[in-house]
Amino acid sequence: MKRIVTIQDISCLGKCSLTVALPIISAMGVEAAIIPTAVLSTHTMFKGFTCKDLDDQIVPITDHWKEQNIKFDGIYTGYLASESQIQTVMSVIEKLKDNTAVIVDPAMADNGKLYPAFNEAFPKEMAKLCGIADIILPNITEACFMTGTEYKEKYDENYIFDLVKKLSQLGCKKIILKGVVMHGSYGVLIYDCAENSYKTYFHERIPVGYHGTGDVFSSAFVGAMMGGKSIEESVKIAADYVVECIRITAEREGSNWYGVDFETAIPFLVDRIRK
Ligand code: PXL
Repeated sequence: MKRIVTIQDISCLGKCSLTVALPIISAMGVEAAIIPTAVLSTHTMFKGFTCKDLDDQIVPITDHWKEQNIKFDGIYTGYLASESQIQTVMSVIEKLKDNTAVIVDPAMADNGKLYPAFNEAFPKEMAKLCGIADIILPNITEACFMTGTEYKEKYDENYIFDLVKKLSQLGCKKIILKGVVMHGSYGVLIYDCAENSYKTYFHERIPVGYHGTGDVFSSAFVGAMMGGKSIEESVKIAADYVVECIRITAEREGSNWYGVDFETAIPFLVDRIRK
């Protein structure tokens, strides 16, 4: 069985970060070890959330694994609590890396804005972490913050190509840019930095936004890829799963505002990876 470690916070309530990564990746038949980087009462869209960083645990956990000779097929990072925590995570990746795919979701912003806990210095540090990744999974807002590009809601193709070219200068190998509109279609652009080539996957856009769907996408992508699917197939599986999660959540009365009903759609996901 493939084994990954995912490094991100645990928001005790809120359906994001580790509380979606663990169930999704496990359901896909991949072992998921974790390094919880902070404990929050909820995700940061709730007012008055508590947050305790676990900075002092990150290196000792890694060192213990090194002593035990534990190896990982993948390292997947998500929401991180501070600039200094990003630096710690980079040092940990260097220690653990041994034929390991490094996948970075720079979860820090959406809809043109940084999440409440961050200031302008944060994307600069996140850009460095993206620079050591094999695959990064930004949305357009995150791509703009990391490349110093103006965020636009309406744009043409050149804006997207300019964005991925600037991202490729960070040093990553492949970019999976989410939430892209091209020729009136909505979807994901996969950019190969070495080959300067791209592919797209367009899918249905359900006109409601939910929190945590980026984490659902990244987790399903990591599970599919580690389960042996190609990058393109993993993007399709992750995107279709997110659409299914949003559809179920939007249709169901009494769904929570703070996240999608990803649990109900797990059988859909498992069926998809068997195909
Ligand atoms: O879904 C990304 C995420 C993860 N963790 C925390 C968050 C967010 C988004 O707001 O606040 C704590």
